[in-house]
Amino acid sequence: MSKKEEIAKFMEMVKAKNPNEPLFHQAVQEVCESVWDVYQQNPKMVEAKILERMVEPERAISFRVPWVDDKGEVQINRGYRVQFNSAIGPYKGGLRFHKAVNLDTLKFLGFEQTFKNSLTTLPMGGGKGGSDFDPNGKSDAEIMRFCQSFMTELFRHVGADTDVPAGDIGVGGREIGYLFGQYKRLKNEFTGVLTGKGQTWGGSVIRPEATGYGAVYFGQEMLKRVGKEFKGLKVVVSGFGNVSWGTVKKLTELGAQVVAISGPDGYITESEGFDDEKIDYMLVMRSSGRNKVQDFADKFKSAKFFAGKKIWEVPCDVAMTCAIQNECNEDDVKLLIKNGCKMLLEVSNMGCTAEAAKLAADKILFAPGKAVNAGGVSVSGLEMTQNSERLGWTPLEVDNKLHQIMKSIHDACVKHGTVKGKTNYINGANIAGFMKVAQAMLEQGIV
Ligand code: 2IT
Repeated sequence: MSKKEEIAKFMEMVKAKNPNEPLFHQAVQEVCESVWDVYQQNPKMVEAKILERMVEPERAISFRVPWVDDKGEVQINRGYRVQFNSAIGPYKGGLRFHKAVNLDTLKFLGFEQTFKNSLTTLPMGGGKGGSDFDPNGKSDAEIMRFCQSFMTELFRHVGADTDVPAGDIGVGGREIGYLFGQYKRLKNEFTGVLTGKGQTWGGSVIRPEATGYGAVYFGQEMLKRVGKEFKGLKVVVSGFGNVSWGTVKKLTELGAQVVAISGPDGYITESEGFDDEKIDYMLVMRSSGRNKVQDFADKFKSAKFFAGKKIWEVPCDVAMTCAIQNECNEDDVKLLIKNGCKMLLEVSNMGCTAEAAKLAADKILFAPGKAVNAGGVSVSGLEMTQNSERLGWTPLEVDNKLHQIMKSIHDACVKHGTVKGKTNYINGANIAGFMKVAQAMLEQGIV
């Protein structure tokens, strides 16, 4: 059998066991294609069925989340926690509140998280959770009641040494606060059970910025290898949430020109670049719960709104996906390249379709989300360390450590992904992330 046929056979098994989960299949397929050779070269791993075990979550919990809205009407959502892999540390990964969340979404994210967390160099396993709860247009009181109900079930499955959730799309500082409050009340325990906490109650400095800053640090390393820097480059950044905000902030600091951001309603171009006021306004848009990037163009005259259009049509030197999975497809990549784009960074998890990622990796500089966006969970890991020490570090200390981690992830991608002088960051990230988890699983026996 050829390698392609072997992978197809493996995927048949995965698809039969996990029907109707296209996102999970996409994530598994990508990892298989990258690691197949190194896996086959380790007969002990093959014999121990490491890959077959890795695609099976250790545990997946689904639960009812009932709550009462402001009108007094009872609402029912579904909550989840997928505890994917604990070979190298407690389960770790965010919670996503988004109307499209289902088990498929969280299995793909939990699977990706396992490799990402392995890349960070910190001792964290992989997990992900969330709900199909749609935070758009909900009042603060509704958000609180939902979070309290969600934690009333989740609390029995998590813990500082068991599983440590954090934020993701739809879950930021406010939601982590309500979730933490309810956990503390139920357990009568003040522990580091969640990361992304407020800075006066155990949160780490730089955690809100970490995903975006880390992505830019990773991009800096890629550019450095080809003798370039961000200064003076035009960058397109999709989304306007937490990840986009941190990305725009760091890019601007480094002298890059952010030319466009986007939302579910379209995109805006900004001819004058971003200053502090505009960057702060991204936070205002996010907390408004309106989810409309048009608000930016209504506020700033230098911005222009393009309703219903995809941001990838804006000419740029660098493009960064910072919104959601599969937001950039093959046609988008073709258009980006045609308009002069030289580097595409996946910052959202699996921001590109499989075809888009392959094309970009072939034609321009490209790196996958599990490497590029690992700065967020890295600073979460540093928050766990600070909580264990009962100490808080300075911004400089945390930022330096984040920088160092991103550099080491970049170097691991280059080390494992370079064949005949050409670096494929997808293969590098998958192989480096996989080998560490696989080795740990091998040493811990059939569990
Ligand atoms: O996708 C991610 O890495 C996150 N949402 C952050 C996870 C975390 O535990 O900080």
